[in-house]
Amino acid sequence: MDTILYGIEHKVRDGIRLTRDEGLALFKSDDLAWLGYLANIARKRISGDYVYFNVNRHINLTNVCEARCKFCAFGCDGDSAQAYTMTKEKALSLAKQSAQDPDLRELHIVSGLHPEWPFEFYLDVVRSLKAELPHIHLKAFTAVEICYFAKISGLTIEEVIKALIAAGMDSMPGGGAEILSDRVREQLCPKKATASQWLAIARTAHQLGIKSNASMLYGHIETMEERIDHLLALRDLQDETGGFQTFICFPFHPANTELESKIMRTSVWDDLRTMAISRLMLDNFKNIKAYWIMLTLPVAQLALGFGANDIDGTVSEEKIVHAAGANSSRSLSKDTLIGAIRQAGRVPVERDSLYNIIKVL
Ligand code: V47
Repeated sequence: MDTILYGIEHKVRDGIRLTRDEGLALFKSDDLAWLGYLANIARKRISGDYVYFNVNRHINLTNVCEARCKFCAFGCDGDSAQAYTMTKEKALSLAKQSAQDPDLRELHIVSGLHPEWPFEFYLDVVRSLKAELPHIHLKAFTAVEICYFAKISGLTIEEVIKALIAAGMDSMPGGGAEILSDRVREQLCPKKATASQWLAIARTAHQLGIKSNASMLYGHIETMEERIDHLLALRDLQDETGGFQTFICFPFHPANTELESKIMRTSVWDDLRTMAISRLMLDNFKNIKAYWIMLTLPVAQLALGFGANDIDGTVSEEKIVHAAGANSSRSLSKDTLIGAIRQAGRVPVERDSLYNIIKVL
């Protein structure tokens, strides 16, 4: 074994932080089993044997989007045949329908950047959902949407977040981070929040007491250096605020996107090593999520042996990655998730959106 890899193994066993060069050396390693072995050591020390899931529903208010990122198959123009917009009443009725399940605890709300809707519309939706379903946690709006709300309303980021908190937003999802590199963003998503804006918005949310998630969209045009720098930017911010709850790896799904003819779907090999290396670099994140919707359930199950300790939720009606060819189900029952976690030799734990334990199963 190379000296650098030997040193990494010792550092992981001793719980010592890895450097950028060590992260890059991990991406050069072809020993997937060894990466899993190391990630397992870190996962066990940081978060034990519990694997978390929740009962949640996704609501995507619209797919009409001004940003039109090259990696996205969900967003479209307003005059496209696939375009849809939801009224406040429709969002409420979907939420109430799902809330008939007494286990439902979270609404996950992520949408396109609609060119005509005012910020007041989003506030009204959040206010109404909170008034009708006060016991449901609203995990709503990525940093990219918050940035857009500031642009369309003329408010500062802080004012936007404060207004959303007053309306009933409880936490923020981790999307929109993609790769925190100006080079990548200029090529793939030049019309939305920059890397520094994404980080600044997460920082402001954390300072205002709002927890948020972080993510990385990988397997497109990014380099391994950019993946590591992305993880380090998140690790630095987490050192500063402690406000990230979980980190999610999103493998790029190329179908129906502008990149479809140029880029292949990531390999399971890459999915597992990226999960493991994320766990190893993000030593200050308690939770690393294997989002079964994007990975498929069998790969999410395997990812539990590569550093993950969270499998997301039951997810009703996923739309974003299914538009890009995901072949997972759009929703899974609680029992299926529990069974999958048990098969992987771990302890299933139903959680709320802030990672409080509801039940150890
Ligand atoms: O920001 C878009 C990604 C994200 C594609 O915080 C794609 O718990 C793969 O925010 N292939 C939105 N990924 C989803 C999101 C989310 C989902 C689940 C849990 C949480 C959480 C957050 O989906 C986007 C983008 O990074 N995405 N298109 C694609 N073709």
